[in-house]
Amino acid sequence: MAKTKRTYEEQTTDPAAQQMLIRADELGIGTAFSRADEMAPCNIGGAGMCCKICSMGPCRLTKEGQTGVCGATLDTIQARNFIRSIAGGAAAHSDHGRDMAFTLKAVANGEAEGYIIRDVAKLRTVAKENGIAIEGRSPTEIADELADLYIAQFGQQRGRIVVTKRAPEKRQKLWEERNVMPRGIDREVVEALHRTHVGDDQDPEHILVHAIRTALSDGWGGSLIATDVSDILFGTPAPVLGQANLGVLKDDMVNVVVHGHEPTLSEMIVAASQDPEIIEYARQAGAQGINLSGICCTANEILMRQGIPAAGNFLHQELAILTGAVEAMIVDVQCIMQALVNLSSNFHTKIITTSPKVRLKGATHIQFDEHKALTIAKEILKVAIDNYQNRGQTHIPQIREDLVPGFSHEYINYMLGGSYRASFRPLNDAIMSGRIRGVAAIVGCNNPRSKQDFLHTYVTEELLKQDVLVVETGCGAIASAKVGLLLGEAGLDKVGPGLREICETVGIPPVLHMGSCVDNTRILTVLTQMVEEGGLGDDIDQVPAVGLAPEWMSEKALSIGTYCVASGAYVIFGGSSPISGMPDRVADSDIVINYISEGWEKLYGGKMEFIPDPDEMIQKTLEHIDKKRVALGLPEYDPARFGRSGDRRMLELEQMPVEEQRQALYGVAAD
Ligand code: NFS
Repeated sequence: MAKTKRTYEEQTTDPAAQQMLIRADELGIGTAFSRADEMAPCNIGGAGMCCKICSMGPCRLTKEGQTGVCGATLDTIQARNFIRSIAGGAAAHSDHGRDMAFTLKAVANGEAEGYIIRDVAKLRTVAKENGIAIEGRSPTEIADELADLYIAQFGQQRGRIVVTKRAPEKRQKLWEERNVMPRGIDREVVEALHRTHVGDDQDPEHILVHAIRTALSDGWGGSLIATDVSDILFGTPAPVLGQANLGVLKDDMVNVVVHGHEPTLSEMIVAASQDPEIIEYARQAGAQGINLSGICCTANEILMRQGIPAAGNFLHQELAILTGAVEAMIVDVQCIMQALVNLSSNFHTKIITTSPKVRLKGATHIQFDEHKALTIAKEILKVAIDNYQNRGQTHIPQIREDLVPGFSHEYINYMLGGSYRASFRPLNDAIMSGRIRGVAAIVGCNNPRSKQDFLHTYVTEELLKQDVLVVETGCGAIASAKVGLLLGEAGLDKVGPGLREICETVGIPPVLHMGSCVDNTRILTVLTQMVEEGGLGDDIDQVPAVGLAPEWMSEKALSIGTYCVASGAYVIFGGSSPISGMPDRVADSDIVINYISEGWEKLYGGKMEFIPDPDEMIQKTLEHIDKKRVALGLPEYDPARFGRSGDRRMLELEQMPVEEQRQALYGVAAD
């Protein structure tokens, strides 16, 4: 296939990114954007039609009636590839959750230097939900028992993962009936690998039953544990002012970028960067201090809790280094490009790996250990400061946007009802009245195969105009942040009349940033609490809500999508489908596609579809929301009924002559 070099405007909508791509070309340096242009994706593997599970192959099934050497059919191969991706994603999220639980255990036993239990209230709530006694016990005693319980969920062999009890009751029964209740986190991931070994499970539908179980062990297991423990140790997020994009890097400071996923190290780096000894060390090196920022979900973790700025999302990791202003990029796990090391050799930037699980050849490794966290964090920062003197020319795009993240489900509950009557009632009422048409969760990655941020922001903006409240996590949330949609007033002129009234009354932006990808569990919790509040049915599949991952690329995204389907949601992925097959050549290539959409909808009320066209994504989202509104007997969505109150109406009234104001307000003519 011929190489196609896209223009900078075709590669990204972000002007800061465009500036850095121009610089990359000037310096003759490749990035994921240019590599994507040069690397044509394999149309057989990309469509899920290649099996390389054993060495009789790899077998590529591209002709009608063809099977693999072992006789495997196309649908079996697609189902096997699909579940293996889900298992990879679930493993990554859940292993993150395991490490968080280990850290909680170490903190409870006084063995974790620098950490404290910041949110005792959440600790008590979570412990109680899990049947742990809290009365008369110290936070560390409770935390110790909770940590043991959570650690046990990973190696548990029988029964059910304890946090699945937080799903709506009807949903739990459905999982029991369908025999997909996850038993133990590691067990489900291992079984997914076992079932897909050569000569094992070869009924595609049967394989995909276990795909549901594996994904549930992530969403209602490992990820939920990760979110719980992060909140307990580092605080449950509440709104805070932050900034996003490459313009958060500073010319006169030591720039340290933390990149990856786990908050354990990044929170300690935040603490260490504020230590007077470290600030003084930076001053002695000739800098004004340390400027910390984040990339990917590590960015989201410290942005949500500490207001530490986000330098960008997934595709910004290379661009940050291209500014020449980054002294150190500290990485832990997941979504870290191997290209960083080669790229950084053109600059002075040090890539520092920290996880015992992740090394990059050519990078500096300073292994993190939660028992000596603060000491190690300071050591890492000193390496960055020592590197400041090696900095050459810098090119920092002066582009950044303010944002307000921090919408945990606890905060949403509080903001809607106030501290005395915290409740989801106002949200349910707004949906029931039609002021809010429905809810869309727009989440997931950047993918250099599509124009960076375009699908996220286009779909978000169009749904806001249709009075759909949008909640976001991960790199999608950073995309919205970069265009100012996560700021109260800034976004409101772009939203429908009913949604605008709600945002003005409650004082929220039209897009709520709920955290990292692991925190998609917060969205599950919100949906559960909406169901429990009443008026929107008795299970998640009845709520007028849709999940979208317009620019997805990682296996984690597939696991998230699958556990959302199993929870009852309609999930739309953009980009390409890993199970698309080649319908023009192989008639049966839509068996798996149909099973995960119509088949799963019959079984779980949720379905998964891959839709590359953003307008079709929007149309299908609205159709689904309206279908759910009809099923609930709610009034038809009609934007003309709203928009006659709130700030806009006050301004209109102010500009009227007094008699007209009286007429408008009280229906009374002037005397
Ligand atoms: Ni999610 Fe977060 Fe971003 Fe995608 Fe990677 S950072 S866990 S996987 S790329 S959204």
